[in-house]
Amino acid sequence: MDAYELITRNATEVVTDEEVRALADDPDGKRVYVGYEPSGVLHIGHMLTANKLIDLQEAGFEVVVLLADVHAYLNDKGTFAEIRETAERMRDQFLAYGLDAESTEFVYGSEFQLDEEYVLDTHELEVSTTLNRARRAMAEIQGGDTAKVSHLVYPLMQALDIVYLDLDLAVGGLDQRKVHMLHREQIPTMDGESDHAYEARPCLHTPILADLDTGVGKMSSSSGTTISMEDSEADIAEKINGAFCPPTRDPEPDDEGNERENPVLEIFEYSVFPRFDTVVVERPEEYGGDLEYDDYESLAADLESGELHPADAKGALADYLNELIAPGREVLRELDA
Ligand code: NAL
Repeated sequence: MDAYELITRNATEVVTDEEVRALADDPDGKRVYVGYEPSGVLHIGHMLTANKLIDLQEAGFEVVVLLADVHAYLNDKGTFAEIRETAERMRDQFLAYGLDAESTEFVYGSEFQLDEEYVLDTHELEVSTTLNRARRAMAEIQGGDTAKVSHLVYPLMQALDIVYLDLDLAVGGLDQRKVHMLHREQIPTMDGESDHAYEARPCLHTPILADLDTGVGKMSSSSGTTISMEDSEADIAEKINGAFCPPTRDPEPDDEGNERENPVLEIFEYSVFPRFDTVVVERPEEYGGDLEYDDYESLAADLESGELHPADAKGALADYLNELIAPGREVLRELDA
């Protein structure tokens, strides 16, 4: 796989393709960032962006993981002390998941977001951005709760962080795209207080998994079923066994006309195949014996043709997810011992 393919595989969108191609021409030493609001445990959404970071490390990038403690505070996730404590746990889980320790830098937002020039730059963005624009940028991140003033400052600071961390590429789930668009439009208009370059950076967006139980809407860490580093092997098996998995990539809409996806196939595509060269589905001889897949397409095709039964696909998915999660689960066990 060449650098461009590695950088863009499984990406839902890149902004812009031309800019990302230019990075792919010479990826060595380029800096990519991803930011996370610290929470106690990594869930499968974090792992999905982490897979992209691992791709980028393989392509030669240096990775900056922003542990966005101030953002979590603005999003009402706890006291500052509580958030700092969970951030430490995140770091250890990311390394256990497979990020390369040598080329990963972890930065706390509070290390620079309280500096005078950063605060003044945030105020500059508050002056130049309409309330409406900031609210729209935040809508997909914050969900349905009543917006607070902090929720409007949040996307402005995120747009600014990309400048302050001197990044060449910003990565995030598709729910971050409106913040990234705000970044691209507003940053080049700034006078700015610092020595950083106030230039728009390219962005890459990873898919958002569908709700595991129904395939309708997005998987969420706060509602519905999610998979996390806290799950035991049995928890994972039970959750995946209960997942929505019709024998097709394109399920019919539900009775109310809502679009549905196949979350079992999505997890194979975005979480398993990027990390394993081959996927073996174990079956007893009387059911045809083991099946072996080198890529997602052939597994999906077998599910659609009936060659691969959904129950067997789920069993294999649970095993591979367990393998990905086991090291992080061990880290959590040691931290809590
Ligand atoms: C991601 C988040 C918060 C602040 C950031 C700053 C710079 C780059 C990425 C960042 C978290 C993200 C979320 N908004 O919804 O998880």
